[in-house]
Amino acid sequence: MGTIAGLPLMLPILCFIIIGEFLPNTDAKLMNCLESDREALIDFKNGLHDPENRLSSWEGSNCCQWWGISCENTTGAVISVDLHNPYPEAEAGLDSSGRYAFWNISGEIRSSLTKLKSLRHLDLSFNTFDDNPITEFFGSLKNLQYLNLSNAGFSGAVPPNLGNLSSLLYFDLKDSRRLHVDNLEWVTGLISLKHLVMNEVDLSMAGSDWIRTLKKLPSLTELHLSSCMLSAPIPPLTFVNLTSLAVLDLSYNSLNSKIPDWLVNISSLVSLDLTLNNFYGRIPLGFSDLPNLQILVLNSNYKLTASCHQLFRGRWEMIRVLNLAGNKLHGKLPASIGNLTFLTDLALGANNDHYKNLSVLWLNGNELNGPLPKSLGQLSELSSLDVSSNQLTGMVTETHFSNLGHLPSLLNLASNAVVDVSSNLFKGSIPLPSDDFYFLNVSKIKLSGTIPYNISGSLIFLSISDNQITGEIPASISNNPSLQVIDLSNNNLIGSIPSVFVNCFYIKALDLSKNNLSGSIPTDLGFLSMLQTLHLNDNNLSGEIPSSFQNLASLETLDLGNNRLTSTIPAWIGKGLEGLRILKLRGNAFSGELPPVLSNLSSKQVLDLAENRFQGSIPASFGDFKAMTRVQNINRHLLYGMFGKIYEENLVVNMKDQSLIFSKIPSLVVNMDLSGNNLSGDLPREITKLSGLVFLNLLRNRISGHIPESISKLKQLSSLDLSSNKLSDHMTTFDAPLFAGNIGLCDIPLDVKCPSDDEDDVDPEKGLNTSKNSRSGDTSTDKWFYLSVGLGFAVGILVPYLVIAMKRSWSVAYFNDVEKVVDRILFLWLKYRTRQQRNQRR
Ligand SMILES: *[C@@H]1O[C@H](CO)[C@@H](O)[C@H](O)[C@H]1NC(C)=O
Ligand SMILES: *[C@@H]1O[C@H](CO)[C@@H](O)[C@H](O)[C@H]1NC(C)=O
Ligand SMILES: *[C@@H]1O[C@H](CO)[C@@H](O)[C@H](O)[C@H]1NC(C)=O
Ligand SMILES: *[C@@H]1O[C@H](CO)[C@@H](O)[C@H](O)[C@H]1NC(C)=O
Ligand SMILES: *[C@@H]1O[C@H](CO)[C@@H](O)[C@H](O)[C@H]1NC(C)=O
Ligand SMILES: *[C@@H]1O[C@H](CO)[C@@H](O)[C@H](O)[C@H]1NC(C)=O
Ligand SMILES: *[C@@H]1O[C@H](CO)[C@@H](O)[C@H](O)[C@H]1NC(C)=O
Ligand SMILES: *[C@@H]1O[C@H](CO)[C@@H](O)[C@H](O)[C@H]1NC(C)=O
Ligand SMILES: *[C@@H]1O[C@H](CO)[C@@H](O)[C@H](O)[C@H]1NC(C)=O
Ligand SMILES: *[C@@H]1O[C@H](CO)[C@@H](O)[C@H](O)[C@H]1NC(C)=O
Ligand SMILES: *[C@@H]1O[C@H](CO)[C@@H](O)[C@H](O)[C@H]1NC(C)=O
Ligand SMILES: *[C@H]1O[C@H](CO)[C@@H](O)[C@H](O)[C@H]1NC(C)=O
Repeated sequence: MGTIAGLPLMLPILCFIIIGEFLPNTDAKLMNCLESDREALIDFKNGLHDPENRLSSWEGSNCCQWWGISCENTTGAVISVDLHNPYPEAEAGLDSSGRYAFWNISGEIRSSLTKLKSLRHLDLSFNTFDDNPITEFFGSLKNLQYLNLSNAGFSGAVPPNLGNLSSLLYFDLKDSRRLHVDNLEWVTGLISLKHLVMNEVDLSMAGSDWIRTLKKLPSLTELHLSSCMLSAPIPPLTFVNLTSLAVLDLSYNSLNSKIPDWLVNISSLVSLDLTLNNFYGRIPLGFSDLPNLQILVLNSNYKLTASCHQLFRGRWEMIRVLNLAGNKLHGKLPASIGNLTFLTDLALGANNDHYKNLSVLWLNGNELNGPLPKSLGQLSELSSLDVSSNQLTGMVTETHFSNLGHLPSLLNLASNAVVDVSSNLFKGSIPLPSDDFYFLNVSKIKLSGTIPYNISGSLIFLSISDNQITGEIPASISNNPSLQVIDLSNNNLIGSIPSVFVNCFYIKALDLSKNNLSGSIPTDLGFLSMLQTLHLNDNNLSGEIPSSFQNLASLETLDLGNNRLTSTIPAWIGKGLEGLRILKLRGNAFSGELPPVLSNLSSKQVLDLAENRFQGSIPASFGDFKAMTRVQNINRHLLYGMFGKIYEENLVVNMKDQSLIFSKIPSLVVNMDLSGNNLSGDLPREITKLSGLVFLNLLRNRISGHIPESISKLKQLSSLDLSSNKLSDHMTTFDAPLFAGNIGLCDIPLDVKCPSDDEDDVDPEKGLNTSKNSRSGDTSTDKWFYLSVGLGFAVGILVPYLVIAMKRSWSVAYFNDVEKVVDRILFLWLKYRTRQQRNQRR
């Protein structure tokens, strides 16, 4: 509990820092400021809107003493205007529209600012100049060396006049996707520039201008162009003379090319981040010879290849962070990997905070095979290792970790490798969960035996899922008070759930599903006030839902399906669990009527009460699930810890002859399944108000009457099953024209062919392409077809579609694709939205 114990110590330090922020810098503040500068500042202030009175000290004659102002110590000229929001992002938090709260300087930037002839430093970052354009006269502040407009709320085109700032050294325009630059030519006028940050500025129209910028700014040491919608091809260069460039961040763009050869000629390079682009081809071996390279992050390009044997034979002299996850690295890990001696001191402030102080080797999600080399144990500084989701085989034994000086704080071995419990991975000489051990993922590695009693320490994440672990859950598991995620699912655990989890106060996700746990659900689970996800499904649990569960105020997912639970659905569920999005009680012995109060769960997206003994009619109030009445577009992951790792919520949707498993995107799926009960009465017309519904299953009940015609309003519906009821009409009575004009619409009742109706060999590896179009070589049409269907499905901006009966062949491929490209879809959607907003303004 280092954090809490350290708090009293930290507080005075924090106060000191905060007070320090506001204390005058004594020497300079004693100066009297220039009257002309004072007048300029007063006029500047009068243009601002300052509801929280941040500038209350801007009074009196000596402007050098005003908050945020610094003066030249001999002349009294104002040299710095620093109005940045001092609250760090984490404290301020993002409000619901993704903006930074707490600091509200807004209004008009008056040109009086340009009267400050000596101004060198201007910082307006993290304010709310909502939708003001960046004024052109910033370009006449010709002594400016530092300009920070990061997240200041400006929008529109960045004026090329800024190119007149020839003294500028630091320029930060990081934005929340409201700014765009159509031509970067002017940046080459910033001839002194060392540090340029334009993350999240839309540069899609600027083509490959950024490379010219690179070439013409020889002093540039850091260039950050993350999430800039860059997609133009990178031209080959015949000569680069970038002797200063240390940090290049091009992550989260759509760059679609080979990794350019000239990158490996930049010997000054310390950090390169190309995360989530479309780079393909071989990873240049030259990276291993870059003498200063400390951080190489190429993850999630999906198509980058390399032979591990060649790649790890290189020198990698200074490497500290090597993240090549989510690509197509192949072959065996060579013994020479033990020669990557990771250095300890990281001089550079890495752009990703969670890399600080970690020595990282992430090779997960590639095509590695063979055993883990024992020489891994020589990487004495390694603190984060992820080799999961490969085809590794063989034993993992203690030799693999024999010389690891620090125990890994992140160990993710999950793959096909066999962990030999007899060689004591968990017991004996390797004290795995120790004080600096936070993350343990040993799922899917054929682990057997019992959970060691000594599994205690500072674990934040523990997954032993998908193994063959037997025995009972030891009470000692709760000796990890910082645990946020416990996943013991899909093992052979027996006995009852121990009443100890109440000690794990921070727990957000608890997954004990698919075991053989019996007995009743312990009351104390209801006191885990941070719990967001609880899976106890597919066990042998009996009894009722404990009434303590009404305290689970943070709960979003409750899956108690496939147990032997009895009684009725408690009415308090509609009151206490207001944040609940997924409720699955299927396959139990619940009885009684469906409580109308369930519809109070306004966030509810998945209601699965199938295969129980419910009776009575479907309450009309079921048309009031707010979250089901609109199309879902927020994609929320459960984040924990500091590793940028994500606990993925999985959602199984049961359909007639298949189960679709959604990972990553359950928030996009809206599902109601009441099948296999004794429900009777009419199908309430109100159900058709749930226009966001994607799956509706009422199979095997005793529902009678007519299908309300308004059912065609369910534009998102992709599966509707009303069979085995007593309804008096059938889907065939619906006219095709009712559904016509929908791009993604295919199959009965329409005479439109589905994309791969006649092809059952859809290769999930091929991503967006069906085998048909990869043969023809033209992928663009189908890519866009899939994307548009995906968009319609995901965010509802394109033509909604409706498919009554899904063809297995393409639906499965389609959902896989949506899953794969969901990040890009959201990205493209943002782009689309930005464009639209821009066009509206023009
Ligand atoms: C004034 O500032 C300069 C640098 O800006 C510094 O070298 C000098 O020591 C300062 N003088 C006083 C009296 O603080
Ligand atoms: C501060 O800004 C936020 C977002 O623009 C706004 O919702 C809030 O009302 C503002 N607060 C004040 C005191 O103006
Ligand atoms: C600044 O740059 C713009 C265009 O880039 C130019 O038209 C203007 O004359 C320049 N202004 C000054 C004061 O240099
Ligand atoms: C700009 O300001 C933000 C927040 O105030 C800060 O995080 C960032 O590092 C600054 N940029 C530069 C280049 O100093
Ligand atoms: C990269 O370096 C090699 C050898 O030093 C040289 O032949 C080549 O021209 C360089 N490429 C560029 C683009 O500078
Ligand atoms: C490369 O740039 C440096 C300065 O950045 C300069 O001194 C050197 O002459 C240049 N080399 C060539 C071959 O242009
Ligand atoms: C590791 O480096 C040492 C010394 O440079 C060398 O002798 C050895 O062959 C290397 N091991 C491998 C497997 O490349
Ligand atoms: C744990 O390993 C499994 C199996 O490889 C993987 O699916 C899962 O994403 C991993 N979890 C995390 C948080 O890395
Ligand atoms: C747990 O480990 C401690 C020392 O780390 C040891 O004293 C104790 O006997 C162990 N308990 C069990 C049940 O193995
Ligand atoms: C579940 O555990 C019980 C004993 O608690 C045992 O009799 C039964 O065979 C187990 N079932 C399975 C499927 O392992
Ligand atoms: C569930 O538990 C009961 C006893 O409580 C036992 O008879 C039954 O076999 C168990 N079912 C399974 C599938 O293990
Ligand atoms: C982290 O780095 C700092 C200095 O860079 C060092 O003092 C500290 O010991 C490091 N911590 C760990 C856990 O390596």
